[in-house]
Amino acid sequence: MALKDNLPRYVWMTRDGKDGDFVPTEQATVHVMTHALHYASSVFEGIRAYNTRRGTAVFRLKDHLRRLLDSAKIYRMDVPYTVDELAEITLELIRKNGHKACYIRPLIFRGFYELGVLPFNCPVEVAIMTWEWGRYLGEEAIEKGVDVMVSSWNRMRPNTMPAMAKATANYANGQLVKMEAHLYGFAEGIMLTSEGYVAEGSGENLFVIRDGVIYTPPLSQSILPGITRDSVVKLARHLGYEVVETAIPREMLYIADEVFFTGTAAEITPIRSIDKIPIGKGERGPITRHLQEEFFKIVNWEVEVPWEDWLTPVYGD
Ligand code: PPE
Repeated sequence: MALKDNLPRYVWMTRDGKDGDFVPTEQATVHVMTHALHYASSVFEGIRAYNTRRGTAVFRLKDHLRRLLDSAKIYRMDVPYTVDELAEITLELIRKNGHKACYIRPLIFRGFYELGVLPFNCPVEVAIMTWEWGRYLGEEAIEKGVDVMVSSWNRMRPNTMPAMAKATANYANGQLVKMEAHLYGFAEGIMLTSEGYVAEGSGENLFVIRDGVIYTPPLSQSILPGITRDSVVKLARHLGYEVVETAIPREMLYIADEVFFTGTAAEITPIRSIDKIPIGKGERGPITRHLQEEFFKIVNWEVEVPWEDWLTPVYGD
């Protein structure tokens, strides 16, 4: 169902840079002269709350909010809220909207005051939204894997737009990748760097497995420092796998035994073909499956999580 027809009751938002409040979703609007609408002056996050064995819990809430404030700092936005304050507001919003599981979208943007590239006179606004979001790359993706292509669009090169910031501006690039992939019949596009190494998907980080070793591009390859990426690296090492962060040439994708995407929305999604070349046996591979199983046990709180602060209960425990 479209989000438009399935709105949560409340959004939390500031107006004119003043203290934020919970407002009915239909009233959570902005002026058409909002700076961010004209110049992409906004940064955001995507976070998931899971309906776990121990009740609703948010996965790596403070890590996401820290990245949000990092993104804002890169863009010289002064945000009058701390990670802890935003975490409290987020939990309260989920409770008010009554979600068992949901996707959480904090957004910081330059608001309405005047137009022109220089943004400093526009208020910095903060908003938090929640909604229920199912499988990102299709219902069957998690088990069957997805067919993807290497995009004809590159990821922004270093020192053009900051890749480490989760800025909406980066998703102009992402949309070109995603639209192209979609129109060509693929679930997603993989972006290469301007040097031709593997960067990431339009909304996911990427891992490649060959001979039992797990490879993923380092931050120097213009990727978003994904929280799921970090979780999978830690989890894989914890399980005894060797994980190597290194530049990955395009052709390594084709000869890999397994390739998968990670992301808050995509979770761990296997890739079964790239540019119509089957990856391994053309289906989800055993290491991907193992990592998925262990990842889902963690986010569903079915096991004692070795990293204590990864799950924040929403309704008390
Ligand atoms: N790279 C990009 C470009 C990206 O957008 C995401 C998340 C990731 C990597 C993975 O990061 P993380 O979620 O911290 O593991 N993309 C978010 C937005 C997706 C959307 O369509 O909107 C997400 O997964 O929430």
